[in-house]
Amino acid sequence: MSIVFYDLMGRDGRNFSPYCWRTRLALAHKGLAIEHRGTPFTAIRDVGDGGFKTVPIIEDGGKIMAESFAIAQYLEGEYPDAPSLFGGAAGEGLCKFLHSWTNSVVHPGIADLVLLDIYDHVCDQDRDYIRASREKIFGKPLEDVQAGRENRVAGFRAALHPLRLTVRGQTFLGGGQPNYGDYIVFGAFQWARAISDFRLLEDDDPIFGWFQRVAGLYDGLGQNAPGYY
Ligand SMILES: N[C@@H](CCC(=O)N[C@@H](CS)C(=O)NCC(=O)O)C(=O)O
Repeated sequence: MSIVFYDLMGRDGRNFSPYCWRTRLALAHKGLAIEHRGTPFTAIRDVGDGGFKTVPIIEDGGKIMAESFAIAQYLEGEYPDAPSLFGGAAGEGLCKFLHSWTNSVVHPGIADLVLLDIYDHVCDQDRDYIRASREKIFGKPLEDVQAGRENRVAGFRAALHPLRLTVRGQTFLGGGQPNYGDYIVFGAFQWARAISDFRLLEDDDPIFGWFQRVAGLYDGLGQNAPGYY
């Protein structure tokens, strides 16, 4: 039986949630069949018993759950014979660091470079909600948040240097093979690729090479999804 996967959906079938990409790749890594359900922001409250506030959400048999890291832990425990997402307890611990670093450094760094582009790619039913909720968080109009990004992108690229040094010397964050850590960080860049033609990374940046390697996994799951490059 397939696992039902509730994935954020934007205009033109664009799936742009960084957290949902983590789960989508984790499901593919485990080789699990999914039933993909594209879900606009304002439809998340209709999933399950109505108590969920965020996607990803998965439904596996009788169980339904949210929170990307908890989902990865669940998949690892429930499907131990499929390829491991963490490679053991030490790997899981390091993935928690990548989860925190991506959420607190990489996501905020990207958000103010592409916030207006995100708004331009949400479903019609989500437009008012996204403008109001994001302008409340940022304290100014979306246009003003994104303005001047050409001058700010160099600072964002510089902050990624530890990632650059790592993927210059090894194929994946997981080493020779990808693990959940790759999917955590990949989701952030795939988020931007899905909704913006503004280039966060230069073509010759080792991080861009790594991004393309992860995008090519599982028959090009990331690369074949709608996006700008
Ligand atoms: N801690 C959650 C965060 C998930 C999250 O923030 N998802 C966003 C989409 S990228 C969401 O559903 N937002 C709902 C909203 O803003 O109303 C996780 O790791 O799954």
